[in-house]
Amino acid sequence: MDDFSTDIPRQVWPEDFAARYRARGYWRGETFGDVLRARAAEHPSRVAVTAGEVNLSYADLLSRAESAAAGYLSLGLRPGDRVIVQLPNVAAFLPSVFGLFLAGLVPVYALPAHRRTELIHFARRAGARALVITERFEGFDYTALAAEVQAEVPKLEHIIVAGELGPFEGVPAPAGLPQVDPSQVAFLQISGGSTGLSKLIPRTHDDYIYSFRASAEICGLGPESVYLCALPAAHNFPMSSPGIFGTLHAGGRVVMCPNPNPETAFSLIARERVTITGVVPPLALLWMEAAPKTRHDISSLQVLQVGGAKFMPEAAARVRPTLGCTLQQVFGMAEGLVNYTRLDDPEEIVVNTQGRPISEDDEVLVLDDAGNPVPDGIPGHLLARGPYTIRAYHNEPAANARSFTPDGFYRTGDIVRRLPGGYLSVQGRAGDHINRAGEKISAEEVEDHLLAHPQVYDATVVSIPDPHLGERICAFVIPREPRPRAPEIKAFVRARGIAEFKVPDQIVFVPSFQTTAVGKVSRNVLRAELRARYLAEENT
Ligand code: OOB
Repeated sequence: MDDFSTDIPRQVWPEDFAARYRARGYWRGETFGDVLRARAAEHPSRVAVTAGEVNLSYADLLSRAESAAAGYLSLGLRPGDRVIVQLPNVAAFLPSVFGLFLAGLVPVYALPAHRRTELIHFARRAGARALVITERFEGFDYTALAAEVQAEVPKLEHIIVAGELGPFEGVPAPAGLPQVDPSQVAFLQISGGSTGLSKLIPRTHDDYIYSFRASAEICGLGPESVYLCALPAAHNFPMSSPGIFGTLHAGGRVVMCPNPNPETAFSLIARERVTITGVVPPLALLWMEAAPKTRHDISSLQVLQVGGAKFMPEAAARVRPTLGCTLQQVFGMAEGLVNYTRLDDPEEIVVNTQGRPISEDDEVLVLDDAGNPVPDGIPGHLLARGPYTIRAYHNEPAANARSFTPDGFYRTGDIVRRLPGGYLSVQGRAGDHINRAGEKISAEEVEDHLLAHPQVYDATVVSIPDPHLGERICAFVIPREPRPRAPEIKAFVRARGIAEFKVPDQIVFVPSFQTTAVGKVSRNVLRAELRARYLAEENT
């Protein structure tokens, strides 16, 4: 099967919207390359990135990115070509990615946890010609993984192994680099994927730069800010809310954290005098457990952002007393819309809501099942449209028809209540993904892997509330005889080459899926029934 796409990704807003977003100063016709060049010209010697013992100044970062750009182009890659980037939180991340931007190439952000099956899917769907990796990280050999992927996707011509400070170290800066159009797609982000495999999210220079510039302002970032990148840098949250790009835009310093466990993160906060960082709720809980006992001085931390999954009010209320900093809740999505509680909001709002949108031009609808607006305070489906929310996924006509209204609103799949002042409180999800510690996992995708096992007759995957993870993955399996054992099924799924976070946490064998619904049962109904029955039994 050769479904390798050669289409250059596009993202198009209707002309009247684009004109308005420009007129209001959101879209400024700047590219990622322009942002880096401007900062490097303003303060070349200021440190931009710290990773371990490495400190890269803004001038260093620009020159490393230029070397990378020259190297990419020397391979014959051409502007518009897609390049998968699978890098952990290391110094090479930013030079590698800025190098792609300078060369007009389009990064496709994979997570370090992604494995063969996911990378093959991204490579084909994006039509990627190259893959940038680091040789090893935390004992895992990324070169072996890359070779497996390349064997399946021969059109992925180049595996580029970045050195400590990026790929093509020492290659002279090119005499000229391609002109890059700020209204074009800068990169492809990976969606959590509520149905089936991850979709690719095309974000333009104009729209994304607006989102992190405005985020940096909301979060009060400036030259003195030090941002700890604790979550995987490829995630939208640490990348742009305000994350690494927002910090660089503000002229601050990014500290790469290789692992978000409290010991590593706290020692970096203390050593680098970190002022702000972002984590998912399960990590916030761990950090709050560890803080009273730590030997590290984390008093420099002014703001802890928590997002990616619902942060419960009881936990939210403990952030200031235990960590001594301001909590900011962040409710965002790689497709666009990001909400923040503001730093000067009353405690009541910060603890109980997931914030309000970045922009006055973020249009938010909260609708009932029939598509009619619900009054404030009543839960409904959240839809969004605005200057940094996409209008379409890349090469997904069927998903686009489902996920966007004819007038361009994105159906987020979240159930929210809108409160006075436009604040949102997230109530849950309409769809069937599992939010496991902030990683979004499609039930359908995991079911497909289970069904590939010869001793699995049928399988249904649901989310179960979990005290540590927020939600865990529970698979209900109807086995064939001889009945397989749970560890064997997990090992089988893992061996299919998927991220570890998608392997079911729990397998429950059932003789059949008895349901009360008559006739042809949709998977959604079945999942809801199995989840309800499991929870009822757990509580008896
Ligand atoms: C962030 O982005 P994604 O694309 O990994 O996931 C988006 C989904 C949302 O639709 C929502 O279901 C959930 O993650 N979510 C939250 C949340 N933040 C995200 N649910 C409840 N409370 C929150 N605070 O996760 C993301 C992107 C940018 C900034 C922050 C998070």
